[in-house]
Amino acid sequence: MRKLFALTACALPLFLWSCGGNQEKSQQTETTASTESVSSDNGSSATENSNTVVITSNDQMRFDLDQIKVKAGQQVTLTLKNVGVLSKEAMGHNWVLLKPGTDVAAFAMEAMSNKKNEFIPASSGAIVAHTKLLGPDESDTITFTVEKGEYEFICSFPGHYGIMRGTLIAE
Ligand SMILES: [Cu+2]
Repeated sequence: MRKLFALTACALPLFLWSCGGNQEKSQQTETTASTESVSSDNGSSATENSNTVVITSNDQMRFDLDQIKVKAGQQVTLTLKNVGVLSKEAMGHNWVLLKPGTDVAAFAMEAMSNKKNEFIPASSGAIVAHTKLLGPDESDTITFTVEKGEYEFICSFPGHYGIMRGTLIAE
């Protein structure tokens, strides 16, 4: 008789707990659809000849432009926007403009070993202009002026320059 009572006493709290659990479960889950629109300016891959440039970088390790045309001898205002969500440590991006004739692979190697300077090798004479290294949802605007010519640009974050690169044409 004593044994039976003990069992019941044990089972009671369990029963109550499971009841509470079921009530919790019956709560409605909110399913709010995100109304945030996805940027659609990934369609173009080249700019018109304009000295105000906006370029984006993303988690797929891409710039949205692979060719930029500007007017030579006039100040260029360039904004890099990182539209990705991955951390700066995992998927940081910058925009580095290199002098014509630069060995891009050699530069990228040098950049890779400059982690403390956010992959900008200070001693390198190859850089014309660069943004800072950006984390998710960050942007940076820089100004520079270039002479007529074709310049390569890259992201110097380790491993990115292979696909994160393009040409800036100054005419
Ligand atoms: Cu990058």
